[in-house]
Amino acid sequence: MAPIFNDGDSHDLFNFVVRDGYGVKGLVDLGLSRVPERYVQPPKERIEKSDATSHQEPPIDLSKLDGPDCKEAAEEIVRAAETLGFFQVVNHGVPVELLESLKNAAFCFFEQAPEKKAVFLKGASPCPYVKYGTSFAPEKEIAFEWKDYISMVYTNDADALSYWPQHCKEVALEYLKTSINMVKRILEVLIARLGVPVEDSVALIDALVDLKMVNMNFYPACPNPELTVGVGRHSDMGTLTVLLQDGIGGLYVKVEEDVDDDNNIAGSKGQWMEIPPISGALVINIGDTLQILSNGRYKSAEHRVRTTSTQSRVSVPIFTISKPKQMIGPLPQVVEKDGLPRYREVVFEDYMNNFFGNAHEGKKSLDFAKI
Ligand SMILES: O=C(O)CCC(=O)C(=O)O
Repeated sequence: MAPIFNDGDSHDLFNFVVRDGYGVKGLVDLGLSRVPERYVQPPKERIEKSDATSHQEPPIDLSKLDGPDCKEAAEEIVRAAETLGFFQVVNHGVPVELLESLKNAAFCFFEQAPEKKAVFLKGASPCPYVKYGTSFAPEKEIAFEWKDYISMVYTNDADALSYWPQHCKEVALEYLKTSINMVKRILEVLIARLGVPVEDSVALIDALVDLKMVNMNFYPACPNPELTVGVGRHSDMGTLTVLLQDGIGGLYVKVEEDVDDDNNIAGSKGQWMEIPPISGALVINIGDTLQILSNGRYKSAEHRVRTTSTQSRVSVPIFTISKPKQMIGPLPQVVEKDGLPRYREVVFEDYMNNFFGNAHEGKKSLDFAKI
């Protein structure tokens, strides 16, 4: 008989969604008319659509970086990194048909029977670099996120093709390989602007994107979007994130400082802005590592995801992160200019362990390195 989760059954619910790998999808398949209590967010974490505005900046055309308008394109990238920390790009070099295949592959993976996905649960997975799960840190969270995910860390092509899930390995690998050139190109612009000489920037950029991870997120249609979150408020710990979102919408970014757009206020401090889906575009966001390296000049934006009651949503982020043993701290060129470091030097591995050891809580992850 299908389990019914009453409010007192928190333990059974945990076992069902987390330990046994049914996830939110398994819960939804039971035919719920209201989310279990464990998914109800405290009022301050709930996402009120009417409190948010929509990000109206046009996507940045990355092909301009290789033409006569390269200065203008570089300026747009730097400005976005310094203000919202989020921007969208087109002509990014990732084939648009591939983006469609990725979304389909994500749906195919999550639509499978729970036992097919459960083979990738932590501890059961045939490869330590592939992990299927639900919510970010269910052991630590007061309320779970309404999200299932599969996470695939890249080591080499052969491992990816052997161990990543059948439904997504080829498209995910191609996505990663075609995106990484774009990531490096954007980093070249951002790192050059910090005053790092070209001869040093190649090695620095390679170290900053040494580890790469493709995730697929699945947010099933939810009976109570007003009570839940798909992903709670957080910033990304790595260098740059590339995100493919489908057409449903629901990604919100917090404006850290007033954003002026030709003397109009495009966003006010503390306001949430939705990043609207744009067909064929990719979303780029700055991670904590770049905020630390730039001594706070580039913003690792706090963001979160709302659920919807009408359709399931998928998104496919690529996280680029440093070598575990890499020392991360403000670059000397920036400290010299600013007169003081705002962050201490940390071993990236320690930063990462602290990030994954806690539930999402806005930009609190950065406190680990703050002076
Ligand atoms: O699904 C999204 O739009 C964002 C996902 C996200 O923030 C994450 O996976 O960390």
